[in-house]
Amino acid sequence: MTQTIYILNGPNLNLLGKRQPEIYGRETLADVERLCREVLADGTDLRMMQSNWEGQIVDWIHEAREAAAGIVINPGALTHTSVAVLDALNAFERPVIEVHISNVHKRESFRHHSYVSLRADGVIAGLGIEGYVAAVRRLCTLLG
Ligand code: CA2
Repeated sequence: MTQTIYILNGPNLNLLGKRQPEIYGRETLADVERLCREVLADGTDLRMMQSNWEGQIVDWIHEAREAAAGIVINPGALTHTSVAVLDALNAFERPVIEVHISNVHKRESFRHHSYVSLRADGVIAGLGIEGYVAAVRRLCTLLG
């Protein structure tokens, strides 16, 4: 049976590769999906999703309870604000890896706190889009 990894992206990440390349690089979410597919283990698939709406991210996490073997999440700015995303992740019983393209600890102090890190099994920041690839590799290892 195929195990599916959900890759969830929060607000403004649809602009990846289109604005602020000095912070977020030149690759798009489509590039991220292509690179992540290259490292998928046999019997594993992924779904790449992005929304600017907090409730949509929460709904996808709920859906993942039945449909996903693990979650990679870049919550965008919801990282620093959303107890709702944290609560939804706390109801998800499989591995969660939090990814940030930029090194949030080198940026403004409001980016230093993450609600999602209270739940995440791993946290990656500052590796650019390679962070997503590392997260997918890690989930494939954990899923065995
Ligand atoms: O470094 C990351 O991946 C962030 O999660 C990105 C969020 C930011 O609020 C977090 O503090 C760190 C912002 C996503 C906005 O993405 C854009 C991409 C390209 C152009 C403009 C925005």
